[in-house]
Order: sequence, then C-alpha cells, then structure tokens
Amino acid sequence: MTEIFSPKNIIVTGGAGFIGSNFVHYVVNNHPGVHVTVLDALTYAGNRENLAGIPDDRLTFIHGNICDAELLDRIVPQADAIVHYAAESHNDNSIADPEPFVKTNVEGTFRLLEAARKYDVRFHHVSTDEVYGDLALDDPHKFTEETPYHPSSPYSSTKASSDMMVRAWHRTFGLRTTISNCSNNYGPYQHVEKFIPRQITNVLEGIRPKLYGAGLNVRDWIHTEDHSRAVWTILTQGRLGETYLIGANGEKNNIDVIEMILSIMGKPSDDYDHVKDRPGHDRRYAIDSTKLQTELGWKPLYTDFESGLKKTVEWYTEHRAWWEPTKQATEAKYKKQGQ
Ligand code: NAD
Ligand code: TDX
Repeated sequence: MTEIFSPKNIIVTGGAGFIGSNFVHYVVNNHPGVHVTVLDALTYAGNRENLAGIPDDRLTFIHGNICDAELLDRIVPQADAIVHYAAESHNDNSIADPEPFVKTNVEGTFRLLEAARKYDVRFHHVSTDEVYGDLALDDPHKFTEETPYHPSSPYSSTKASSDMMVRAWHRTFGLRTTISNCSNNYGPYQHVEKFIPRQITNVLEGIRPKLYGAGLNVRDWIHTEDHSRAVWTILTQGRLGETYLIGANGEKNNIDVIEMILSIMGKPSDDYDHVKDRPGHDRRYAIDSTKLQTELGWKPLYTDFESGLKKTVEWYTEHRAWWEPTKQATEAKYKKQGQ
C-alpha cells in the first residue's frame, strides 16, 4: 500500500507559465488545505495574469529566479515540497541561443536541489518525454521508464541533465524525489510561440498557419489538466526515487493537427504554408503510461483530442487581450528564422 504524502505548503517554480499556472489553478480548486507559493522570474514566457482570480490566502507570489540561492534560503524552509516547473521550454529558442537553457534548466535545478537537500524538502521534478530522443514513425514501441536517454536538442539535453541530477541527489543524499516525464501539452495559457497556439492565433490574425518541413512529425498530445492531475498524484502517492511517464495516447502528426484547427475555425483544410524545417527535428514521441495507470490509478479525462482542441480554440478566441501583446514580436522572431 503506497503511503500518502499530504503537503500543506508547496512551492511551485515556474507557476506563472503555461503548465505551472494550470497546475496552481488545479491545486487551488481541488485541494483546499494547500497553500501555494509561486516562484517565477516572469521571463517572456511568464505572466502574472495567468494566476488572476486566486484568493490571496491561497497564493503567495514571489518574483524571483530559481538560480538565486539566497532567495531560496528564505523561502524553502517554510515549504513541505517543491514542484519544479520553471524552465526555458521552447526548442526553437534553444537552437537560436542555448545559454539561458543551461542557466535555468541545469544551474537552476541544481540550486533548487541544494536548497531542498539543506532543508530536507520533498522535490518533484517536472520533465519531458524529449529526454528519450525520438522514435521512427513506424516503430511499434513507445517510450517507457526504461528507455535510454538520447536527447536531440539543446532544450532536451538540458532537461535530461536536470533529470540526471535529481536521480543522483536521491541516490547519493537520500533526497525525497520523484520525476515525471510528460508528452506535449495543450490547453489555455500556452505561449503563442508553441505549435497549437501559434496556428490558432495566426488564423485569428488572418495569417496562414506555418508547418515545419513535410509536417509528418508526430506528437503525443495531452490536455494540461490531465498533466496537472498526474503530477499531483505522483507527488502525493508516487514512490520516492521513481520516474513516471505521463501520456494520454494522443499521437497525431502535425498536418492532421493543422487541418483540424483549420476545420474547427471554418477555413479550407489546405490554407497553410510549409516553412523551413527545425534543425534536428524529432520525428515522433509516444508515451506508454502503464506504470502511472496501474501503480497509481491515474487515467486521462480528456480522451477526445478534437473536443479538447475546440475548447482551446474557444479560449484563444475569447482571450485576445491575453495573447495579443506577445504575438507580433513572436512572429517577427519566426520570420527572421525563415519559419
Ligand atoms: P513555459 O515556458 O510556458 O513557462 C516557464 C515558466 O518558468 C515561466 O513562467 C517563466 O517565467 C519561468 N521561468 C523561466 N526561467 C526561470 C528562472 N530562472 N527562475 C524562475 N522562473 C523561471 O513552460 P511550460 O510549457 O509551461 O513548461 C513547464 C515545464 O514543463 C518545463 O519544465 C517543461 O520542460 C515541462 N514540460 C513541458 C511540456 C509542454 O508540452 N509544454 C511537456 C512536458 C514537460
Ligand atoms: O510553427 C510551428 N510549426 C510546426 O510545424 C511550430 C512552433 C512547431 N511546429 C512543429 C514542431 C513540432 O514537431 O510542431 C510540433 C510541436 O512543436 P512545439 O510546440 O514547439 O513543441 P515540441 O518541440 O514538440 O516541444 C513541446 O513538447 C515537449 C514543448 O515545447 C516542450 O517544452 C516539451 O518538453
């Protein structure tokens, strides 16, 4: 029987970003006894507005950097757990300039691990399936917890480094850790640089969606709310030192996703452009989440991708003021890259 861990004060790093803020809303809405402290540097990807509406007695917001050891000394002792989402998260940015990825994803995780060790605080590390590299389109296998690490991009290599440190801090120092590696998320509050929001907001702005290369690359889509529930399940019921893969059997190639977005938005299905491919572009990700499902009883609730996508299109349509300020600069950056 798994022991249940019941944290009362959690630090969520990167809680003003896409997945982190969805997790904070999930915790506040579903776990009334838990106080959340968000630690976020508010980089281009962070937005305080993502946490709007959360009562002050449930949330403390700290504008700061995970690399700041003195700040960690002030806030970590009060916490029972750190849930670590903060990262530089976009592959294309990591190709244009890898340095911030090393700083935040590698050094930042190191600083947090050291603070967690110093104050004996439980640590959940949020990672990605990209650490396993890619699969051939016709490979019958999916990634499992036993798949060897084989990252392709500067982004995924820094996430792989951070995973390795978490494992080492558990084994060598006995730090109470868990790791989750999740597939591609979609849903509200995702930055317009990412594939799905970029195409939805392009259509809303009268710009044609942009498909990299031939568009046959496959991603295994999961709604971010399912990811949040899985992280909470692993934090509270997962075995220490273990890794759990999170995925919802949502494999789709990029052409199919673009065509689905166009159809939902009432446009002809071929109304998009092929643009320059991403260097080193991973072909396919696919997750086998049997361990999480059988050991901890988690199941995805968003099993119909098209209806989740429709809701996401509605969210971006109704929240223009949220994404409009970042759209122009994001597209200008892509234009320079030929994408
Ligand atoms: P995001 O880019 O939307 O958000 C990242 C957040 O971290 C932002 O709020 C940013 O301000 C903050 N941040 C960045 N550097 C920081 C620093 N040095 N100190 C403090 N805060 C900092 O990212 P996301 O897509 O929400 O991803 C969150 C986490 O989930 C990442 O660790 C990512 O690797 C992982 N992940 C993402 C996906 C996905 O599909 N997006 C899938 C699996 C795992
Ligand atoms: O305009 C685009 N056109 C396009 O065809 C963009 C932005 C992307 N793509 C393709 C590249 C990928 O095959 O769409 C796919 C998804 O691209 P991204 O949204 O950039 O995601 P990906 O590179 O798969 O990584 C995401 O999932 C794993 C997150 O950004 C990572 O943080 C996470 O770890």
